[in-house]
Amino acid sequence: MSQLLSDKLLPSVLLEFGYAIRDCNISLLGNGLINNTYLVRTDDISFVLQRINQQVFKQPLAVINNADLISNHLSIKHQQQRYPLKPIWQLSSQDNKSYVKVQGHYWRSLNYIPNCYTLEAMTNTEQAKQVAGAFAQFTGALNDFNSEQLTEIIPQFHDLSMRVNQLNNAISNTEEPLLLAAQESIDFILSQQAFITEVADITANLPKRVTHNDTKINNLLFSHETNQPIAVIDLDTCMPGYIMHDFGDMVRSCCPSIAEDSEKIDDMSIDIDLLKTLSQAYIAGFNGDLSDIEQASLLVGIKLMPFMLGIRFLTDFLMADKYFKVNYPNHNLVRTKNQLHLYKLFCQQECLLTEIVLKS
Ligand code: GN1
Ligand code: MG
Repeated sequence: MSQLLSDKLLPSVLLEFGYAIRDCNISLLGNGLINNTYLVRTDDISFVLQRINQQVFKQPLAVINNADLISNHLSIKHQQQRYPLKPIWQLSSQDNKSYVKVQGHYWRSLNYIPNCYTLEAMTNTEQAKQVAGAFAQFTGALNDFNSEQLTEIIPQFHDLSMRVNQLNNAISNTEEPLLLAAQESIDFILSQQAFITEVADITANLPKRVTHNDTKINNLLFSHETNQPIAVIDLDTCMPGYIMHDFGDMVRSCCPSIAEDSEKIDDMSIDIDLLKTLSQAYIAGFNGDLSDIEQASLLVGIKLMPFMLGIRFLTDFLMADKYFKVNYPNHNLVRTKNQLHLYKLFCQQECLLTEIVLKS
């Protein structure tokens, strides 16, 4: 049994949801870098079980409450045939709550949609069209959602200046050997002040929407039957934000030729056809509801998301890997170099990207 599956709390947690562990077949699910997620199968039902990472989500009840609010909104729209994707919702515990708390740890279970798969990489423009369409539908469906009901789960989550400050703090508190290993990446990040200012300037003029904030390709479920997207998952960071973040994160995870933690950065290339299709389909998915500045911001988002994630990975590397799960000692540094390389590739293609995004 893997280390995660040996979680000592599983029997008590399952009991609180009404199941005896001996009746459950449990396996790990997904590749998230934060929460522990399991698929639980019984003779009658399959569901997703998740332990919320309280190091990252300091207010687990707010995460749960946000998810309930968003799921309700999407479920109503789905019933009214105004949201074609399937909503994901939190299942009730024995005492009718959307979570259980065992020895101070918060867990929840979610409905499991059968006959589905996720993608770690994108292979063709048809997929690009579908992925962009699905994420645009998700944000579009939240257009009339009262965002004041939502808690800002991680304050300033995608605020670049704040992320740079966090990096600077980490640098001040890090010992020589780690700093030396990270020096090249640190120098590069600090040399990008013009971009950091550009981001701050455009952000000041953008309207806020309710955004997903984690639009990686593997946060979409595809149907085995139709090979079409069937649900947007992982509502953990769904909160007020800017669409350049969702668009940029989608492009970041779909267009590079290698995974976000691959060391082979010399092999990294960007699939421009995919990017073009993502851009056209994302913009089209808003049915004319994007302002000119929002459309222009998508270009900034493409560069911003790998740059900011590179900063976040590097900060965590310097802070001894407290935030993202790692599989080996330099994992976060490898991820940093990968994401900064991707940012550089996007910068080199700036003219082409401008043409693609503004003409979409
Ligand atoms: C984390 O755990 P996961 O894979 O859903 C992170 C995202 C990053 C992503 C990088 C709350 O998401 O912001 O983009 O890793 N989530 C949080 O793979 O920090
Ligand atoms: Mg997530």
